[in-house]
Amino acid sequence: MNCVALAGGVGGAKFADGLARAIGAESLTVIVNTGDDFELYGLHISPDLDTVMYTLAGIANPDTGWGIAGDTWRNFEMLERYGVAPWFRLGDCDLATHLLRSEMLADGQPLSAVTRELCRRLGVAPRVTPMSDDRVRTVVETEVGLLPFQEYFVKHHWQPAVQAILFEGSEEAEPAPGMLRALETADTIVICPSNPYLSIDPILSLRGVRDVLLNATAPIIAVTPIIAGEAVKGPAAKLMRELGKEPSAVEVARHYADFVNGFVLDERDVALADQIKAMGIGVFVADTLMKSVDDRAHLACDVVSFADRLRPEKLGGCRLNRADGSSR
Ligand code: FO1
Repeated sequence: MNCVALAGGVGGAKFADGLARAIGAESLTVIVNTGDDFELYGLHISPDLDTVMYTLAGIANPDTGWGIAGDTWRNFEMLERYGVAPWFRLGDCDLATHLLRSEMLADGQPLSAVTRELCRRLGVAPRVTPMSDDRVRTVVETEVGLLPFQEYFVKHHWQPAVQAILFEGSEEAEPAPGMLRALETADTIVICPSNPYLSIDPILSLRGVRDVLLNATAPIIAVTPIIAGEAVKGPAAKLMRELGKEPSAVEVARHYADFVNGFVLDERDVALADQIKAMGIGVFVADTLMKSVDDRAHLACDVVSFADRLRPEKLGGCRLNRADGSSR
C-alpha cells in the first residue's frame, strides 16, 4: 500500500497521523503546504511542516494543534523584557526546530532534505515533504489590504474579510523532488481535511500537480473539513462566505470535483450526499470529527477501505493500530 496525502494545518496533520496508524507509517507520504512559511527573527518558520512533523512524532500540543506539548515560553518572556511584543509565539522547544532548520537552509540544504533530516531525528517514519523547495507565500487580499498569511491568520485572527488569495512564487516554483512521481505511482491519494483555499490550493497551484491528479490511476479521496456549515477549526467557513461560496461540504466537493473520485461526508451532513453524487463523486458518510487518536485511525482506516472500494482492482485493506499499539 502506497498512500500519498496532501495536508496543511491541524486537521490535515491529525488525519495524516490517522493514516500512519491505519496503513503503517512506511506506506505513507505526506505532501505539506508551505504557503504559510515566513521569516521571523531571521529564522525560517514552516508552520504546517512543523504541525505535521510534531503530530506524527506524537509531541504536538493537543490543545492548540501547533507547537510542542508542555513547551515553555522563557524566550518569549525575555523578548517582552526587551520591549518586543511578538504576536507570533515561539515556544522554547519549538525554537530548536526553527534554529536547526534555518541553519541547515543557510548551509544550502533544500527544505525537503531539511524536513527529512528533522523527521528522522524525531523518529517520524512517514515520508514528509514540503510541496516545493522553492519559496511560495500565501498572501491574502483583505478589506484592510494585502496581508502575508501569518499576519492575516495570527496577528489579525483571520477577522479581516477576504477578497482574494494569492500564492506568490507558485508559477515559478517546482514541485518538491519526487512529489509528482509519488502521486503518479500512489495506490491511494487523500486530500486531508485541511482548509481547501489556504492549505490545499497552494499545493494544487504548483506546476504539474493538477495534471497528475487528473491522470492519476489511484482513487483520490477528499475528507470534508466542513461539518454542518462550520469549519472544525480555523477560517474555512468564514472564508467561503467572503468568497461568495456556500459554506458547505457540497462546495468543498465541487472545489475538488475535477479530480476526486470519492468524498468523505460527515454524518451530520448525510442529507447532502445526493448533491455530491450528482457530480459523479462517490460518497462515504462517517463521523469525521477526530476527538481522539483512535478516532483518527478509525476514520483513516474507513477512508482507505472506501478508496479500495472505488479502485477497479482490489488491494489490501488496512490494519488498525490502536493508540495503545495493539492491532486487530
Ligand atoms: N498560531 C496562533 O494563532 N498563534 C501563534 O502564536 C502561533 C505560533 C506558532 C508557532 C509555530 C507554529 O508552527 C505555528 C504557530 N501557530 C500559531 C499556528 C500557525 O499560524 C498555523 O498552524 C498555520 O500557519 C495555519 O495552519
